[in-house]
Amino acid sequence: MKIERIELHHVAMRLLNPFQTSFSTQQEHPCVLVSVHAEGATGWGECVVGLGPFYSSETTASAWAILKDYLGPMVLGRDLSHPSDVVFLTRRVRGNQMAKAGLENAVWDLFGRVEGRSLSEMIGGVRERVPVGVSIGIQSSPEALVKTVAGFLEEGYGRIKIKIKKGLEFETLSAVRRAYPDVSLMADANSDYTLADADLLKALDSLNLLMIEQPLSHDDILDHAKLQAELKTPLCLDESIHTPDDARHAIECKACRIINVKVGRVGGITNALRIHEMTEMAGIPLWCGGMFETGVGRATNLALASLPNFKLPGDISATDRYYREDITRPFVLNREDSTMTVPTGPGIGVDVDENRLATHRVAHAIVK
Ligand code: OSB
Ligand code: MG
Repeated sequence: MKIERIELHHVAMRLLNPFQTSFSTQQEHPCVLVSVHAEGATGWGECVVGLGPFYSSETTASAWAILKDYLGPMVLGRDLSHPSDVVFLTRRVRGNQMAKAGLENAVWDLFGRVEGRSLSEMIGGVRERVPVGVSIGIQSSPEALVKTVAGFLEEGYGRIKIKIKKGLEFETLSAVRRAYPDVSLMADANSDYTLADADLLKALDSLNLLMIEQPLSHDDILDHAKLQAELKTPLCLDESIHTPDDARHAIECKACRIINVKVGRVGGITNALRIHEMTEMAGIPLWCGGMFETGVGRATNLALASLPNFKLPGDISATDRYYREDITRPFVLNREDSTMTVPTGPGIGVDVDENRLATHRVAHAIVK
């Protein structure tokens, strides 16, 4: 399939409520949507860069420049036989995983639309519905947090993830545990700790957490292995895993018992599939992380989470949780079992509403 045109759309989506983590407070989800065009069809991919270089080193501006000046031109006009050809064509570009994923995922969607197959089917998905949970930002007090948790449980979410910050972790999590002794509960530290804080994290072993996500440095694997050896609670790596090799290193040195896959962070669907294969063999379960995606990214995540080794609930909450109005049709929670339904239409299975895209778009470019 010859790629005839590639377009970039910088979209700024206002969040309904500010979201606070140990590294930032954000009121807006900026992202770069990539559209690729061939044979009368259009494929969409979401590049999930954040507001600034805080979660990862990439930003909207860096992804825009890398896509426009390097990745886009490497793929434009090329005749592809499979979406993973994008990985081969762009192999000279180091890093910039989110920018790469935005482009490669758009090509997967394009192939799915032209061939009339859903993304889930193309990659070997086995589930029609995937279990999901909600990620809750840092709240003003333990009381406020328990109230927020109550609201989400009421809505039907069956797994609760709480963002934690050094020094406040026990107070925060034990308040939720006391209020809800049986709820499926986990914590995400976004790299706020060092090995010297091991005792603070060991104290959490009494709270029956599903896992602690990324307690140590965003680029560490070895120290996580040392920490995991001292903890009963499973560790899960998020920020540290950018490539299939990172996942292999983490497995080999027992740095975690669970891995969070964000398709943007690992550079696209092809790399996510490699990580899926390797972790399945190693007996390390996966779950799908979230980056406040619009419907384009969410639909991609739902397809990914339909793979067999995505065994734990993903951070794929319903559209109305972050946005008043999405740029695709809304995604809703199946309240009775805390799942979301995997789209079955061609490609990612949802269409971008051009009018709404225009409302939220702040810049547009055509790759030359
Ligand atoms: O660490 O998982 C994270 C959002 C932005 C950056 C990092 C993370 C998150 C979330 C939100 O936890 C997940 C979501 O609901 O999209
Ligand atoms: Mg995380």
